[in-house]
Amino acid sequence: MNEFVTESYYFPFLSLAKMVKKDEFLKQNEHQESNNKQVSRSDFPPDFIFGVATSAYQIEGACKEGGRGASIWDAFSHTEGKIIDKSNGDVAVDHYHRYKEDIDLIAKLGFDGYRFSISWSRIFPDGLGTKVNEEGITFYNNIIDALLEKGITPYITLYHWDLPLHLHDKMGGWVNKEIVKYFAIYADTCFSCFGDRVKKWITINEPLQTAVNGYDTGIFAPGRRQHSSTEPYLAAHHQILAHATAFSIYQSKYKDKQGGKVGLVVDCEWAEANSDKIEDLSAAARRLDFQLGWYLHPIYYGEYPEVMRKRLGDRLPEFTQEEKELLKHAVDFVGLNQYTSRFIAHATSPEEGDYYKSQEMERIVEWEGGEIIGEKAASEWLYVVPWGIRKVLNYISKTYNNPPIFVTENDNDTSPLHEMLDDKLRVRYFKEYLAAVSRAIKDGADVRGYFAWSLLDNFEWAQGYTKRFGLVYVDYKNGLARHPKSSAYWFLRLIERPVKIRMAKKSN
Ligand code: GBH
Repeated sequence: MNEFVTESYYFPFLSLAKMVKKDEFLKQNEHQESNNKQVSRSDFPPDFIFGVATSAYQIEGACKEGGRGASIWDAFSHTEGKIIDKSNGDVAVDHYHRYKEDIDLIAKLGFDGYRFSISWSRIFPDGLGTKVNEEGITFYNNIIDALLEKGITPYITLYHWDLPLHLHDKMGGWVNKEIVKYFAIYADTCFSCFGDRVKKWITINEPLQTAVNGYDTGIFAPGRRQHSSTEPYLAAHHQILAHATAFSIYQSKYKDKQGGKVGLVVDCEWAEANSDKIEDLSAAARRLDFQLGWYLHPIYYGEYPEVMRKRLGDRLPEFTQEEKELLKHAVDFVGLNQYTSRFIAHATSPEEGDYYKSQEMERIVEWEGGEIIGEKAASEWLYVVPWGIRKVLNYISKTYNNPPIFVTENDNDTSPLHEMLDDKLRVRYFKEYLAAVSRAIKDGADVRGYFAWSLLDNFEWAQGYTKRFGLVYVDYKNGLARHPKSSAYWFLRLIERPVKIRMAKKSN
């Protein structure tokens, strides 16, 4: 069958927006955004969670303290030429020693939830799961208790890219199926130690980025590109199985007692077809399957998307019957990290790596006439496209049977010096993206919460400390002092009312 025909089930949805000409389309979207300058808490359901997110390697530091073992990011960041400013996360923003101050800040800014990740090698220094490092357990117990004391709900990510180095050196990390077993022991340990107080778990953050940047383009740890046509698909496969195994352990051992929920975080740039041509519509549909379908199709439909199976052939591993059973509906919620969007055209990929080449598409920022998809943030890849988040949310809800969704990351980074503290562009970004999220809820998507990325300026992976995603500015030259930016105060005002209600309830 012709590929365009097999992919056509997406067309009605994708082409809705493309009934108008490009420039009209952009104007229409901009107009919609500006209609809703005054987004407020009442635009969201009463129990909607507003939170803020971080990850362990990006903020903790204390890389050799508390019995922590090395991770692949320690090794990678200390490798010449990998990090743009030659920095690393050895100290990061010293959250390990300042967690109390940081949790006070989260409370003062009025957030209901805090999403953070556990460093696997603080719990099992060599990753093997033979001996728990009690100091690591104590550190996260302290964080959880401090959060609960302030009425902040913890959302824990088990894996945000910092694989214990030993697991990589000894057995190849995510490309070896054995990793599933070690991840299961680690997840089980975390559920058992923290699950009496933690009710929201995320197994893995953005498995796509680990697969593609870790094993194909090599710009992230472990920086592999030697077997780019097979390793990314293996790394993805084993992450999916690791997720599903952890999910199933929670169901059988903890769910009844603890009553929590377990989800997976995926990331997606919205793919807007660059024209109404069938090739472009098809390329945009493909692009979504290569991002979301890669991880969500196995869980919802038991297999990788057809377009991936056809294009990748035996480079794409297969699930056994038993694994398919394990995968079936193995999420309580979908976490979505959403930052930016692109126009997609059918083309030979100009980008490096097997993953991009296999998609035969080009990610376009400017239309031929020079009209840009959205304002550019400080990060090269980040264009401000509020309508994109609404489309991704609606797409997930339609394609995957309307699951509960949390927006687990969303932000742009501040750039000009004079906007470091008064980050106006970001305030506008949050306003418009949140207005778009509230519209997606009205459209019918079951969005339960929203987490801004990130609490603090921090170690932005390959970009080191050159990019600042924090709601709170960190003064790297002056003892890592914290200073909330305008965007932090903006959130405080947005969330204000329910915080008062919460406190009033408590004192009753
Ligand atoms: C998120 O990924 C991560 O979960 C979070 O840890 C991170 O801090 C945040 O984004 C902001 O980047 O070529 O070095 O410019 C979002 C997906 C994948 C977007 C990598 C940026 C290019 C990195 N990201 N991509 S680089």
